[in-house]
Amino acid sequence: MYTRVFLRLEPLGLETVASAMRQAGHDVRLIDLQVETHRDLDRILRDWRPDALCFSGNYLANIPEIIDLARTVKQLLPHCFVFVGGHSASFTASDVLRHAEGAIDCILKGEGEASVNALLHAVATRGDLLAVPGAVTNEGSGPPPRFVESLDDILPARDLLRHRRKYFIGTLDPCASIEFARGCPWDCVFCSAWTFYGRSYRARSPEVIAEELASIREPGVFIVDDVAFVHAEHGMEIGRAVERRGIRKQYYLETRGDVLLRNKDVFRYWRSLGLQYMFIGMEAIDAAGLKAFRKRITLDKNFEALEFARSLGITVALNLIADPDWDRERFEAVRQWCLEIPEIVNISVNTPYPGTEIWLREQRRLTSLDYRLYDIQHAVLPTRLPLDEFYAELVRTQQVLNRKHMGWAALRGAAGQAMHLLMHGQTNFVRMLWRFNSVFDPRLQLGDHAREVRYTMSPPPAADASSNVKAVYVHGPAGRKSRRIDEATEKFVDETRMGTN
Ligand code: B12
Ligand code: SF4
Repeated sequence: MYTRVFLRLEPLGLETVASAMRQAGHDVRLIDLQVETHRDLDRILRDWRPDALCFSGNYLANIPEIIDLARTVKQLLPHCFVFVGGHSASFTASDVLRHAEGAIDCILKGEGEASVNALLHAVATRGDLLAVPGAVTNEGSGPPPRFVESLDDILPARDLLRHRRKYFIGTLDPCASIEFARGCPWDCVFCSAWTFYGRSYRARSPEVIAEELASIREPGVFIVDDVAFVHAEHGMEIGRAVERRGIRKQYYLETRGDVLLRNKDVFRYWRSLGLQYMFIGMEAIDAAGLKAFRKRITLDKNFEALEFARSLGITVALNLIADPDWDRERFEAVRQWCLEIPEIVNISVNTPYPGTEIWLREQRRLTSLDYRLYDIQHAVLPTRLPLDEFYAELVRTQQVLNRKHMGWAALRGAAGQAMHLLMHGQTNFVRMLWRFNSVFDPRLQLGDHAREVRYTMSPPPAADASSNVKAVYVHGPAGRKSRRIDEATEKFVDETRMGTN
């Protein structure tokens, strides 16, 4: 839903994996099904007949589609080796293999660049797939996944994408994506970014980043780090390298309110370098909510962060998490608050999904195990309101965003930019302005619950407050040494997070 309205971004993970394969001498092609069709894929399969085909399964909601496509591939090319990697596939590997009934040969868990060539080598030489770190097949699991030696060695294969002008976020149209660092040292209960990377945090070298930025043609750049500029010095050094090279872009990033307040100089500097949009995971507007999400930041701090971002003249988008337990009054209070502030507010729905701590600890019964509903826009926990009313309230609240930031209101505020984009043949931004109502519709959301479910994920283990979250990590935790941050930043992270390491 989200990508049909607000933004569409390049599949950076697939590009880095493709780049690693190419470095090893393979002939690689890439198709992005966000902007191309199943028919396009079919054409590539028939014309090119690859020896191996892989899918990126970052999102749970896409898993059924991947399984169906894998079946089609196997029918057409029975000898093609089909494998899947990515964030969500790593957390649900055995389920995905089970659903595919032989159409998927292997799941490669964890960081793809690190082991993909070892896997392809094993396939080509009929070697032991289960000797490859991160490999899971119907026969069992290989050794734990491993990290690449250096994040500096990988330059995403951006040239393999045919429709680069389709990627955008708001007025950053077209927009490329880049990584400055990988991993997150915090441990919010609703999030799986940290369990995937074992709470590690690795940074790329400023010079390498600046060089990559210089090679990017798009004027807009989405910095995909979970929390941008955790480490002030790293942020400053990248900025200086960018300035030295005279690179001028418009940037979008995501960060935490407390990081913004701690590293004001970095954000101020990046504003001067072209920082345009900032997304802050605020999650709640009441203290009880922040505590429940283990956000470990006070409301005052979050509001102070907002004030600071405003003072820089940055366009800020906030995220709030709606709980299925919300009643009408709660939605109304949030709506009023959203109307009072100038920021863009995005509402997601509290969703326990594989890889998160709430997946293990949530005491409420899940109402569905249909992957397609696990997109944090649907309720998979019992709602206090009847489900149709819950969606009506949810969409009414999201409508505030529509009213303030889309349609004619947005066009009035950004008429000059819109004209400029249209004159350059970029229509993504202008088209998105009128798409809200056709996508965010309570009837459609309710209807999604009535679809036939062909693939059902295994339920979580019985909820238990003592269950060990480390058991769900994809990359095992390696403690302090896996975080490339100085002592002061490590201390700051520890003070702003809760729970166990
Ligand atoms: C950037 C980002 C986005 C971007 C861009 C997504 C895109 N086009 O790729 C945007 C803003 C669009 C986005 C949207 C959403 N996102 Co998002 N996003 C991220 C984020 C912060 C970074 C992803 C990234 O690009 N990393 C850098 C690249 C290099 O890494 P990567 O893609 O993970 O790839 C590596 C591995 O996964 C693996 N890999 C990937 N593909 C493959 C394929 C093969 C074959 C192999 C072997 C390996 C492999 O190797 C890669 C290199 O090491 C992650 C958090 C995270 N740290 O993972 C959340 C995350 C993936 N998003 C999440 C969510 C919830 C969403 C939304 C559903 C939110 C919403 N409702 O609004 C939407 C859904 C979008 C959709 N497509 O349907 C969740 C995943 C939830 C889930 N389990 O389904 C995550 C984990 C964040 C979280 N808080 O938990 N997202
Ligand atoms: S700060 Fe929390 S929500 Fe954000 S990426 Fe890290 S663990 Fe996830």
